[in-house]
Amino acid sequence: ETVVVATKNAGKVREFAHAFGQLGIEVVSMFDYPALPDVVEDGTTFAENARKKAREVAEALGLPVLADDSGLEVAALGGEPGVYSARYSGEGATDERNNEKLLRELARTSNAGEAPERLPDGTKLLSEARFVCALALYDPAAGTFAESEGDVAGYIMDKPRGDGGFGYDPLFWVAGARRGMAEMTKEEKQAIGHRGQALARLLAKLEV
Ligand code: ITT
Repeated sequence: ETVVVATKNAGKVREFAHAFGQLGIEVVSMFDYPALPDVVEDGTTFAENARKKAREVAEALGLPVLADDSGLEVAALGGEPGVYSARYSGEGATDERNNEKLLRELARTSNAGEAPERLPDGTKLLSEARFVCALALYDPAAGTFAESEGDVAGYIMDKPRGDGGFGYDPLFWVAGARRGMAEMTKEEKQAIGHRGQALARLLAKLEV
């Protein structure tokens, strides 16, 4: 069995391959369909973008397709970068540049005089934040969607911790676990993270 995931993000591919692997399902991603055009992500919500990616790719392939739209909402930045998380640092954005931009923006908005919370090693927690993941599975034969969402609350740290995960994980302190997201194993991130939550909910809906 295989599932097509409409993503070109290698970090997402690794996490879906791990999770679906537990079910004996193989993941095929957009790296396996290099000729397919990129979907323009112009929606205003994660759910809207996930539906758009799933539908366009599913119609092009004539197969059911799963899409993930996700990102980071930072309280001190009014919820930014949100749906712009992937392109936060502009043209040629990389995870590294996005993380640099995030720390730059937080340095600009930091409230002088207000002492930020610190971890025992001196790391400052700069703002509350949450990761959000919207999943959409579109079946082109039936013309129907199955959808779910997951999120995880935490804080943005002033310096990176851990070398796991991808994207903004090195700067994300998971409030409930008292650990950095990039310090978690794949299993832990799947159990606690936004993508794992969203996937568990989608599979429950589909009764997989
Ligand atoms: P696809 O659209 O091809 O799936 P993308 O990277 O453009 O890939 P998004 O538009 O959903 O994906 O943007 C999500 C961004 O949010 C991504 O670039 C990461 O920087 C960040 N992000 C999403 N999930 C994350 C996670 O689990 N850990 C860290 N950062 C994450």
